[in-house]
Amino acid sequence: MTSSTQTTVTVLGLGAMGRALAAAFVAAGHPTTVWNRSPGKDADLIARGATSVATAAEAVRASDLVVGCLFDHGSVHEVLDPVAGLLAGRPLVNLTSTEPAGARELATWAAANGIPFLDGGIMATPEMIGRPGSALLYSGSSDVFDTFRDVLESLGTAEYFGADAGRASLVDFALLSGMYVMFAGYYHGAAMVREIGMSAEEFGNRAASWLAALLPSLPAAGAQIDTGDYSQVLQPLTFTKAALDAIVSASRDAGVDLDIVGPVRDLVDRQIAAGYGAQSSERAFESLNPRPRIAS
Ligand code: FVH
Repeated sequence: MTSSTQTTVTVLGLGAMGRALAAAFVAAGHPTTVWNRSPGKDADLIARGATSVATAAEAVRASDLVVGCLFDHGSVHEVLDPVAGLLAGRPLVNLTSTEPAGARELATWAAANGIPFLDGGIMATPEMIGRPGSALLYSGSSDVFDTFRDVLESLGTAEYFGADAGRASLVDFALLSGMYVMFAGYYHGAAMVREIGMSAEEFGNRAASWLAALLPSLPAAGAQIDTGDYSQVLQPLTFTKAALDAIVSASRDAGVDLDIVGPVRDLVDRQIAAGYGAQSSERAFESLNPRPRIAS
């Protein structure tokens, strides 16, 4: 562990998230240097005590730890390729959202340039950074994670997922998939009730309560999926099919397209067609053809 308040930190990229990260480092007492491609996004940070520099090269030279939070994988290379020589031996944490393959490519690039590299996924909005509820997922160099863990905890809870730099991104994107599909389900419901005059906002209140009551059952569903034994039946696939058939029919009657609900019913139908109708509804997971689970 470092003496974390003495650790100097550079943040490359002052979008909404980069500004929040830099503000959290400053608030935690780290001398913080910031750089952004276009000017004018650093005023608040300078007022808080950060140092703004004109070039990425100056920014990289300034600190013990370099954190990048840019738009995408391509912009990471645009910014970092020209300063790869300066980064050699200097720990780099990429908090730009990149796919697992992109994170692995960056790790390979970093290794080729002698840069200790950690990739991260941010499970927070800018407003949440540095507050309870903010969580960041990391994978890549365990040395970088262990050495700078206290510094990274300034942003939110820090969790390490292993040496393969793509792992944090994979978990990040898996969680985001749950978020996007859940929101899509809400859109579908809001579309159904629109014709009776219920606002999407009112439906949002109802959906939030309903989903919050159900979400604690996810780990138990996961435990069943992990065993691959779907014989302990709380709700059989045939019951879920009847429910989804009715939802599809009601959606058609309400004039709502089936882009969201139709594929969910397909997952259930495929398991019933394979002869598993009496088994637990969690078996719909198998329709996704997941790869075998390997030890972590
Ligand atoms: N904002 C959020 O809620 C999410 C939460 C989860 C993680 N994401 C990811 O964080 C990355 C940055 O997100 P952001 O919200 O800061 O994004 P923007 O406000 O759009 O800022 C983008 C910054 O990237 C700079 N930039 C873009 N292209 C280049 C380039 N070719 N060369 C140099 N810099 C570049 C941009 O600079 P400028 O346009 O101001 O000059 C901004 O600093 C992102 O991966 C999210 O998925 C955030």
